[in-house]
Formats: sequence, structure tokens, C-alpha cells
Amino acid sequence: MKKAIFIGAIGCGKTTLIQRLDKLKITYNKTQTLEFYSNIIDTPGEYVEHRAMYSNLMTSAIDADVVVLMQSALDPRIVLPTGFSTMFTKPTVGIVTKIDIATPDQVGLVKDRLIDAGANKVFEVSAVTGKNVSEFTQYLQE
Ligand SMILES: Nc1nc2c(ncn2[C@@H]2O[C@H](COP(=O)(O)OP(=O)(O)OP(=O)(O)O)[C@@H](O)[C@H]2O)c(=O)[nH]1
Ligand SMILES: [Mg+2]
Repeated sequence: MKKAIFIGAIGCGKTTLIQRLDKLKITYNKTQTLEFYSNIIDTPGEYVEHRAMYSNLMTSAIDADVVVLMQSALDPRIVLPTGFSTMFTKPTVGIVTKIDIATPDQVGLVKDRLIDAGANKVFEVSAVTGKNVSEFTQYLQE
């Protein structure tokens, strides 16, 4: 099982996806600091929204096998700069979240954002309905 670190803007759905993956009760729980789950490191969105906190992400990622960049399909912002993943020197994948409430165009735009940030492969999931979550689980197990 790969150990992953989840990185993405405030509210993009990192914790909710972990709750789904770990079969926990899905409940809103704002991440305030680093949290360690069975094989996933959860980070607060603030770490990526404020560049001064990038160093926290770099330090936290040392223990991970894969960096997972996440963004909500409803969020068209450029949250992660071009080549963001190069600071980690780890395999990097992306996840477009909240596809249950987005249009294909919204999903496509955010997928492009994640590729630009350095994701080599992008999953499109809904943590709420569970759509495509098994593909990501399989990737972690490979
Ligand atoms: N419709 C829908 N809502 C989602 C999905 N994933 C998360 N949400 C909602 O988005 C909100 C924020 O989700 P979180 O998982 O707490 O987001 P986060 O990325 O952990 O946010 P921080 O802890 O602030 O960094 C919650 O109200 C979730 O219910 C999804 O796949 N679909
Ligand atoms: Mg969270």
C-alpha cells in the first residue's frame, strides 16, 4: 500500500475522501493541522493557499510515497502554480473532486490545472457518491 499525502485548497474535499477511503462516517471536520490516517497524511488547505507554508508541506511529504494534488471541480482558480510538484521529488497524481455537482467542462478545466501543477495521472471522483473512488484505491494498492 502506498502512503499518500493529500494536498489541496481549503474545502476541496481531502478529509471527506479519506473518510470514504477509510470507511469512516462522512462528517464535516475542518482540518486544523496535519492529521495522520492509516496510510494517508491529511493537510489543512491553508498550507497550500499561503505560500509561506509550503515548507510545512515539503517536510510532511518526506514520509509519503506519493503526493496527491487535489482540487474541486467547482474551483476554477489556479491554486497550484505550474510545476508545483517539483518541490517534492516524489511521484505525483491529481484528483478532481466533487464531480457529482460539476459539469464536464468544469472537471476538464481542473484536470488541466492539476496536470500543469505536475500530476502525471488524474482521477476524477466524488467522495459523496463514491464515483471512481475504487480506481484511486486500486492505484494506492498497486
Ligand atoms: N458534493 C460534494 N461535496 C463534497 C465532496 N467532497 C467534499 N465535499 C464537501 O466539501 C466540504 C469540504 O470538505 P472537506 O473534506 O472538509 O475539505 P478539505 O479539503 O478537507 O478542507 P480543509 O480541511 O479545510 O483543508 C464538506 O462540506 C464536504 O461535504 C464531493 O465529492 N461532492
Ligand atoms: Mg480537511
